Amino acid sequence: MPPPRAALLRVLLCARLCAAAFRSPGEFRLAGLFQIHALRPGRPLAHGCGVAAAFRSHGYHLSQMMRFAVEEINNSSALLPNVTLGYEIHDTCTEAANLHGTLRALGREGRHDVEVLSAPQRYEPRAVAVIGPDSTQLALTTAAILGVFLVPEISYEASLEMLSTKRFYPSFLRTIPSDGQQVKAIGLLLQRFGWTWVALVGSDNTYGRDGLNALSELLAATDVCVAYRGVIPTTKDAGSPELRKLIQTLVDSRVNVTVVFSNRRNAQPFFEAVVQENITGMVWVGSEDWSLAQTIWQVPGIQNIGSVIGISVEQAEPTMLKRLESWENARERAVSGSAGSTGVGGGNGASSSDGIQLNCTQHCPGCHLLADTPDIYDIQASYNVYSAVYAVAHGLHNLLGCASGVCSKGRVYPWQLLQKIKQVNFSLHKSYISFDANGNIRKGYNIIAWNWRGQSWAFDVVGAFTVNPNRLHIDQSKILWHTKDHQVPVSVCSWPCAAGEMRLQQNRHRCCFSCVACPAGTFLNRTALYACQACGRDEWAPVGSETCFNRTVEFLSWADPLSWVLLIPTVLLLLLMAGLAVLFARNASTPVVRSAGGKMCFLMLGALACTCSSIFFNFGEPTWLSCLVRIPLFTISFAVFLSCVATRCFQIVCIFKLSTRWPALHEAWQRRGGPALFIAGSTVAQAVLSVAAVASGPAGPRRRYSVAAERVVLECGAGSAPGETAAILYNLLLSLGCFALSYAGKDLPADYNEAKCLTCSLLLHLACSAAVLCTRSYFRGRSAAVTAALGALGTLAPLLGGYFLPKGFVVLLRPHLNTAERFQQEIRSYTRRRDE
Ligand SMILES: *[C@@H]1O[C@H](CO)[C@@H](O)[C@H](O)[C@H]1NC(C)=O
Ligand SMILES: *[C@@H]1O[C@H](CO)[C@@H](O)[C@H](O)[C@H]1NC(C)=O
Ligand SMILES: *[C@@H]1O[C@H](CO)[C@@H](O)[C@H](O)[C@H]1NC(C)=O
Ligand SMILES: *[C@@H]1O[C@H](CO)[C@@H](O)[C@H](O)[C@H]1NC(C)=O
Ligand SMILES: *[C@@H]1O[C@H](CO)[C@@H](O)[C@H](O)[C@H]1NC(C)=O
Ligand SMILES: *[C@@H]1O[C@H](CO)[C@@H](O)[C@H](O)[C@H]1NC(C)=O
Ligand SMILES: *[C@@H]1O[C@H](CO)[C@@H](O)[C@H](O)[C@H]1NC(C)=O
Ligand SMILES: *[C@@H]1O[C@H](CO)[C@@H](O)[C@H](O)[C@H]1NC(C)=O
Ligand SMILES: CC(=O)N[C@H]1CO[C@H](CO)[C@@H](O)[C@@H]1O
Repeated sequence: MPPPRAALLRVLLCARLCAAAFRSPGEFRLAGLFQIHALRPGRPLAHGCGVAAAFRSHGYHLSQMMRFAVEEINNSSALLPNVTLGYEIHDTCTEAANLHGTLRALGREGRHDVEVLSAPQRYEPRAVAVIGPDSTQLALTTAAILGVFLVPEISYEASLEMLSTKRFYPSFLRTIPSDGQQVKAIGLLLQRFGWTWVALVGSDNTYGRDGLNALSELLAATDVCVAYRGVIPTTKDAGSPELRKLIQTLVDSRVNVTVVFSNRRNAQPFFEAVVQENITGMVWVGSEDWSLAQTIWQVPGIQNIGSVIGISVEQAEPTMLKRLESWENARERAVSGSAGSTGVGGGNGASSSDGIQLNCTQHCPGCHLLADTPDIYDIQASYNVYSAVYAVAHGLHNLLGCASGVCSKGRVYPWQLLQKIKQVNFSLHKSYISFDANGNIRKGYNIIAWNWRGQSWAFDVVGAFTVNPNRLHIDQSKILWHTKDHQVPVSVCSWPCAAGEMRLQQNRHRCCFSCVACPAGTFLNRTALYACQACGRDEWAPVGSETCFNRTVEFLSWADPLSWVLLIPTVLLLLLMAGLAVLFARNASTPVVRSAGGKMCFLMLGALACTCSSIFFNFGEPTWLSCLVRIPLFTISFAVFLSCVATRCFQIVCIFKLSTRWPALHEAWQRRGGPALFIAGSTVAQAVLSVAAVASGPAGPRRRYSVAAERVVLECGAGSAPGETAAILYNLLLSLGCFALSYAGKDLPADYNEAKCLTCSLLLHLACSAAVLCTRSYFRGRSAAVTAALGALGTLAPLLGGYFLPKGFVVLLRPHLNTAERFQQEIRSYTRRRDE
């Protein structure tokens, strides 16, 4: 064990060595941070990146991409005319190396230190911008340091959502979508296929943990439930007990869909263990890091684990790839031609000055030999590097005013460039590159599905996730499901309820529920499946309904056939009254008319007509007017009529019975205007009763909801029920009086006594009134209106028939009976009979 001080020294030494990078001069330099080597775990740091480290083909390809992009920009005359871009590529094999590379980029020309000025705004570092680093871990450090000087940093692979926080990392941008976007894409994907019962598994690092946290949070707001959430133990061994336990729990949770949010390194032992446990038929939703990684799909036996559907960065443009390829081939030829002699970039590398030969510098003739042919993942990441370099170039283009054709070559402070880069919006091989307010590229993902054709692996792009606004498009026909029936797999805790059934949650998962039909009067809103909602007052719903229906509003409409049945006799009655009035007017002087009351006849007919017209107020939708007028009009006018009848009967009885026994009384009754007084008094009494009845109760039309579920009954609320009953009883009392009087006069001369007919009709009327009074409270709405009209007709018609019709008959058809002589004779015969 070396003492700490020596260890530190070695770290610094390594960093120095590794930092001696691929480089090319230029007026504006870009620093590139790529992991070309990785330290093998457990090895000391002693001999720098190259010796103790494993070569990383991926990082090497990316660094080559940066060189290609810079050269392409230099060659182009449009973007930065007469301005040369340079670069310095640093191998970030360790954190120390990464830090050193960052400090180198910050260092000033010709000096090897970083001078922290009191005014970082005027600080001119060696590099105007930094491309990279790749991993989230390293990016957190560089982004924090570069943020101090506002040096633009564009990462091509660090996707951690945390880096979007501009408060902490003000100068950080990236050309890979942030994991926040990826989480949204996965959430939409799960919802798209209706997978509401899923397991989440993540790697035990920031990428996996933050990804799972964000995903859980996102899913909590949707209808997807997380049955199980696990962390892949950091282990190299697929047979480790922890991993076995994790997979066993996964099997026990009985989900059909598992989201694996992991980096490729942790995903590999996980899937090896999955294969060993013989899990088949599962759907695996992959995060962008592993879903196309060769190390994963090369796991033996992985074709049997089920369907893999994953997120991947959008595909690169093929024309760019072709150019890159030919450029690399040319490079290789050049390198092998001059192998071992000088560097390839034409740089004046300072690496050899220390006397140590390094494998991680541009004097690395063997690097291209070590590199595998780039796989799909390398190509996608390469495109991110390419976009990043172009973003810087476009920022410079705007800052230097190159649009005019000549770039001004003034000072460029990093913060100025940062502002410009944030605003760029340019097209690069048919896609637009721009950054949002958090420095994240506005870019979506492809959705890919693995496709095993026999034993060879391939993948299909089956959809896309586009941002701004976030949308997921999936072409289902392109997906080959590795299930028994090749149908979309199902993963639900409970099957959806039938229409009109609400969900009754069974345990802490919302997705596990039983179904209960909504009771009558409530409905299930499809946006809130866990509770039935009550219908409005004017609505109703049967059991298990998804909508409320309008209640029908019930009243006796004019168009109702029943209305016509009632209206026709009413109108006929009115016409009959009019006819009788005319007839009586023309025969006003005849004894029959005079015996019927003379001028009083017209008052009686008028009152009856009023009573009859009150029937009309029972039809149509009840209004304030009709409700207010209906009952008083009926009761008052009818009281007038009955009072007249009563005085008539009384008078006849008087003439024949009273005048002989108490002549004085009769005299006084006649002289003081007794009949008129009685009629007026009785009418006023009824008017007071009726008005009091109307005034004491709720006025106007009312809606009754309690009658039937599917109907609203519209009826008059005018008047209190006892008040109305009192008014009707008063009329009944009057009728009873009439009946008594007419009964008393039943033996009077036939022509004077309406008695027989009247008695009959009064009886009929009384029966009718009693029936109406008794049944009043049993009817509502339409039927109440019908009974009211029917009752009024039944009350009126007999009276009209009993009192006026016989007289009209005599006037019209028996004129020989309608003479004064005949009446005298009648009276004489009556007197004779009485006196006998
Ligand atoms: C740049 O131009 C040189 C010489 O014209 C050419 O060899 C090289 O391939 C070009 N590079 C790119 C990336 O186009
Ligand atoms: C490019 O710069 C060189 C010298 O730096 C100058 O001679 C030349 O005119 C410039 N060309 C343009 C197009 O500005
Ligand atoms: C998986 O299947 C193989 C062969 O079919 C068998 O030998 C092995 O025991 C199985 N493993 C488990 C965990 O069931
Ligand atoms: C550099 O890498 C090559 C290829 O792996 C190897 O043969 C050579 O020994 C390395 N050089 C040093 C100094 O490590
Ligand atoms: C970038 O420019 C294109 C075309 O000019 C435009 O359609 C697009 O909306 C712009 N993007 C942003 C983010 O402004
Ligand atoms: C998983 O799939 C099987 C067969 O496709 C199905 O029977 C089962 O109900 C599914 N499990 C869940 C939780 O959906
Ligand atoms: C269902 O609920 C949504 C949101 O709560 C509301 O906008 C919608 O109007 C409701 N639908 C019905 C039929 O009440
Ligand atoms: C229910 O009644 C409301 C207002 O009274 C009306 O706007 C609506 O169209 C009616 N609905 C149906 C289905 O008749
Ligand atoms: C790194 C690189 O390709 N540099 C070149 C940029 O373009 C100028 C001329 O256009 C060359 O002189 C540089 O060598």
